[in-house]
Amino acid sequence: MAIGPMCSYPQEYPHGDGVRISSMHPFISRFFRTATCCLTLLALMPLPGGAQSKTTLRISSPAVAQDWHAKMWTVFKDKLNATAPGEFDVQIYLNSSLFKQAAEAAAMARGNLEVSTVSPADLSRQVPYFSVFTAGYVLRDLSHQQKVFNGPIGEEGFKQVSERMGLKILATAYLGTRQLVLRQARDVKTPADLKGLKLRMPASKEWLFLGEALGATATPLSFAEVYMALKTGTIDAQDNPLPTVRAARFHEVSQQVVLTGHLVDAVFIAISQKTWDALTPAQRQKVQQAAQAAALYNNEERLAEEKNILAYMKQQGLRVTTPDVTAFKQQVTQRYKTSELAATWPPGLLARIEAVR
Ligand code: KDO
Repeated sequence: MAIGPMCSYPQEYPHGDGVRISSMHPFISRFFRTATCCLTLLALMPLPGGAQSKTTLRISSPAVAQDWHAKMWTVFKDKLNATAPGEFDVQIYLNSSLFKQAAEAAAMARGNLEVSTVSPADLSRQVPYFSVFTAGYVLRDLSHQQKVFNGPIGEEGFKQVSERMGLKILATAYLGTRQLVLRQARDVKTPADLKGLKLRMPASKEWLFLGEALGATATPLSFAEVYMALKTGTIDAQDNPLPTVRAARFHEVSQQVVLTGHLVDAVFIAISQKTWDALTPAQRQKVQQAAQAAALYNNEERLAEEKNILAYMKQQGLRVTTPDVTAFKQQVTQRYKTSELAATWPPGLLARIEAVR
């Protein structure tokens, strides 16, 4: 280790309250300088017993604190602190306070961010394999989703993500089943009833295609701006799973829930490949287990909440209506069939997904 420059004595060395070492008795001054140098070297030396300095894992998420996929990060942190005490410094940043929604994947690829969630739409740009999961009415429910992503189909896709995007997917978290939530009540039976409705979607071509396929006029907006846009009328509607609607309090500025159930949505817990590669095999296993525990916690809590949330929405004064879901499904499926997006899906993938039971 090159220690020369570190131990050379500067002429003036500010010390604590401003006393300068150079103004001290030469013996005392020398003592201070030697002590400072030794302490610096000690700090740089490997800790006894092979202990290393902590690996920082900064987590960036657009989720609001009350949402399950925000709370799951505490499960991740606690689990990791229990299985690998003193090895990780897990820092949780919610509400897109560290990186903007959908900017996380690029940040992780560059090694500027360690951990986040990514959506199938975020992956689709570089790995078109995932755009099939941005399409409406492909996944049937949570159980189907988990079987697909935890089986060979997920494995194949995640391998491409790691090769092409510099991300390692650790677990699949159920975001919930997306429903339409309208600012002002109206009769909605079929997609034709959404004509002209300004439906906010997350800002990417995959999301916007879904909004249009449902029959609405899709308007891109980040999650953080949705509450205000509903309140002021910049948008007429948004779609999200109902536990997220409750957590982000969108129901306060909405009048109706339309149970289209158009997307059984997922977010994937991902870590920067650079961070992953720098971990020891034992640490990798613990990080993976912590991510799986976090996803499981989120999935169970969210599903349980989805089962009783309609009563809550009604109690909050919202109209809850069930449209002709078959009509929505038919239109959405038809629009995708002939779309540019579907042209990028690997042949046979949709049929393989459907066949998973
Ligand atoms: C949203 O912006 O509507 C969305 O639900 C899209 C998801 O992919 C995910 O980014 C989610 O927001 C955030 O995690 C906030 O809940």
